[in-house]
Amino acid sequence: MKLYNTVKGIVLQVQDKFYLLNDDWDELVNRTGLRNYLGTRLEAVIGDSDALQLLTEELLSPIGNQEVWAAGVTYLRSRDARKEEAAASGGADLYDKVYEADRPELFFKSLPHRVQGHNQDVHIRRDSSWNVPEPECTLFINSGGDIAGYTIGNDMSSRSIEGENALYLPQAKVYEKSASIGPCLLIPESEPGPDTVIAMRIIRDGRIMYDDKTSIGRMKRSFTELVNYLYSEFDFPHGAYLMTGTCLVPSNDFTLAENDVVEISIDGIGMLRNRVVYKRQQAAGSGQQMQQRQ
Ligand code: DO4
Ligand code: MG
Repeated sequence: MKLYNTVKGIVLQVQDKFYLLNDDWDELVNRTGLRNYLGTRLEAVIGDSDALQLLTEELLSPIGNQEVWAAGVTYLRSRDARKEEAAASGGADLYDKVYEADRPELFFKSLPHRVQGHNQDVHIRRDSSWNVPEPECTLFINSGGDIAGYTIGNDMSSRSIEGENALYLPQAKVYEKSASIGPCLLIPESEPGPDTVIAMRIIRDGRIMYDDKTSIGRMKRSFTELVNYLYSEFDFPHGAYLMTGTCLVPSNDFTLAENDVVEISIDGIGMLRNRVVYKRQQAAGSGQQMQQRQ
């Protein structure tokens, strides 16, 4: 079963049929026994052309009031890439230590209003010379601490800023439109298996600049381990999203450019596509207005 968030309400997909739900997103996704409940809501069938319209023109990110968190250095590929980017600053050891430690790296990624969805733009920073997307299997954990669903996440990142100094991680990771999740929330019968494939393509002017895939079974830690650390000292009344770390990193000579298109696919969920742009510059004079208001 898949849940799509749209401007006209929530669309439930069960196999090739679509149903419109008038529920509140936060209440719905936090219900205990969500999959069983959804099975009782197959009433308001939507025709194929209406469903197509909703899932293309009117699709939103599958998020209500959930915070988005992220785990880091959960795959060997991520550890090795970070060590390379941090070599000049002398910080490479940190990544070996966190990869081996009991405690995972967890960081706050985004408030919901900064999160983008399928076919929406994500940002690269103007003060960063080296930028990458990070394709990540992303958990939805309900307010009771149970993993209730899965989606696709893009943890947009600056490698130059993090590489300069690991203490700059929040600036490398957290900025306007640096997170994207979607296209839907998968509510499966059971957790995706280790062979589940995650793939990423980066396209520039119609040319494929990067194309690779791997499986989520290569992750060093279990999903439950990450969730236990995240939920041990926090309450999440609306539930939370947790990106589980990147398993694919383009080679060190690659950086994203404006108008690149990033496509991330995960078996059973679908594909999340985002165009890459710079944040629009503030109109001249808007800073002055701020000062006058103070
Ligand atoms: O340590 C930096 C962040 C790592 C990360 O975001 C990842 O491994 O996906
Ligand atoms: Mg990441």
